[in-house]
Amino acid sequence: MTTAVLSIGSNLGDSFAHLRAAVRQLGAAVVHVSGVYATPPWGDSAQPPYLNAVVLTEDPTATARDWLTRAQACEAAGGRVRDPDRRFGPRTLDVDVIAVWDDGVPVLDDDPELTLPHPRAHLRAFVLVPWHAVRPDAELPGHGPIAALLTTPEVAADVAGVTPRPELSLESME
Ligand code: A4P
Ligand code: MG
Repeated sequence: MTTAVLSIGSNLGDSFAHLRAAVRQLGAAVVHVSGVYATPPWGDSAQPPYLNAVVLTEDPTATARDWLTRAQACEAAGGRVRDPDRRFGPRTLDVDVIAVWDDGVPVLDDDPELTLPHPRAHLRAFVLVPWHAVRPDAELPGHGPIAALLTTPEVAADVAGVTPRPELSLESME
């Protein structure tokens, strides 16, 4: 049994529809979906704001690598086009694997194809705020409680900009 935290984000096209489609595609693996938040672009400011959410998933047979395969399948279905010259640039759908646990044990990996936990998750208010809202006691493997990560200077400066959009609920899709 693996459980995973996935981050979903979009800032091109009908962003809410892209998030909805990702949750629908993840299907029965979805345990819980956070609220949707409007978030300032991280890493490359010359682009529209994002909608972001996190999805908690579990599957009795999935390996850690299967979550990346599923994440990339969602991105492909969302019409994601990669611009090799623009890392962190705008996108219809970004699905990142934030962390994976195998029978409750954190999976740690520095493989560039699937780095676990996600190498930038601990710096991203757009991941930590939605995750904390649904799992306040959660820990990011190797980095400690997400409640504490929200108070680090890099993240704390961004927290106020992460704005709940309660009218855009994904929860009824679980
Ligand atoms: N990869 C390695 N580890 C992982 C992992 N844990 N999850 C590899 C997902 N992918 C992982 O990803 C590049 C490579 O990372 C892949 O080959 C994969 O095998 P990509 O999706 O092709 O490229 P990318 O997403 O453009 O690049 P990158 O560096 O992953 O960007 P991020 O970190 O995904 O950032 N601002 C806001 N507010 N909200 C956002 O959602 N997203 C990004 C994208 C930037 N700014 C944002 C947001
Ligand atoms: Mg990505």
